[in-house]
Amino acid sequence: MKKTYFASDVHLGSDLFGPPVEREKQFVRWLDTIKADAEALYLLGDIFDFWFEYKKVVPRGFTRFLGKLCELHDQGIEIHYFTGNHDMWLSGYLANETGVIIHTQPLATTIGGKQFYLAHGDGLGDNSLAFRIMSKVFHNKFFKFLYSNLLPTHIGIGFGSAWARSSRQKDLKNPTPYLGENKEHLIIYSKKHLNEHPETDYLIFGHRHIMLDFPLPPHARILILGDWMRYFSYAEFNEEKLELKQFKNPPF
Ligand SMILES: [Mn+2]
Repeated sequence: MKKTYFASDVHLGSDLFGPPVEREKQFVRWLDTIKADAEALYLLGDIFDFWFEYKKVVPRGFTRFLGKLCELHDQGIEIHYFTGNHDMWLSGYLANETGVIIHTQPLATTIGGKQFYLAHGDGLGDNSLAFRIMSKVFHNKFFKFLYSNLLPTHIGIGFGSAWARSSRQKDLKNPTPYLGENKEHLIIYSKKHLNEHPETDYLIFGHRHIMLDFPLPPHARILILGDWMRYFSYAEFNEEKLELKQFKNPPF
């Protein structure tokens, strides 16, 4: 039976939980295990800890991962890549090189007869001033232009990596534990979304770095995917059931 897989928050390149290459290898091993029965793969954001595409230059590294993406794509697996808050600046390279379909906005789509709502999840349900300012700066075309064209590449990448490192310290090392139904932005947001789109069956998000499978009666569910820093978690949908799972590193 063909399956659809969902994963997020791999933060490739981050050394917060040991050598980055070890986690990259582990994620690639998982991609290797799913390629036998995957029809589609949804990467729901923050796959890279920091990523930026200049006109002629991309950050170095990640070759195993990029190669594996190409392999899966060439084999006919549809790969969807959602930008997160750590890898929002894409300008064609990743899509052209690996064949992934880039999404910069949430996506409502039908898979196996079920209605899915997919997003990285940053900012959804969060109306704080801090978020709005950050978001304006990072999505500002002029700022992106300055960054791409005026800053020397190594300084831009160095600055970006340093930013990712500083912003991840509190978020990634010790993610805020589950806050409860009434405080989790993504649950609040999902309830609102469900009111407006009652046909939705499954809402899947990344971003929070917690694993959560939350029912929204009568029929909907919210999944928060966890991450590949502490949980090595993903969701699997086989057209009958949707499950949140953890990759148990197999002997190689
Ligand atoms: Mn993240």
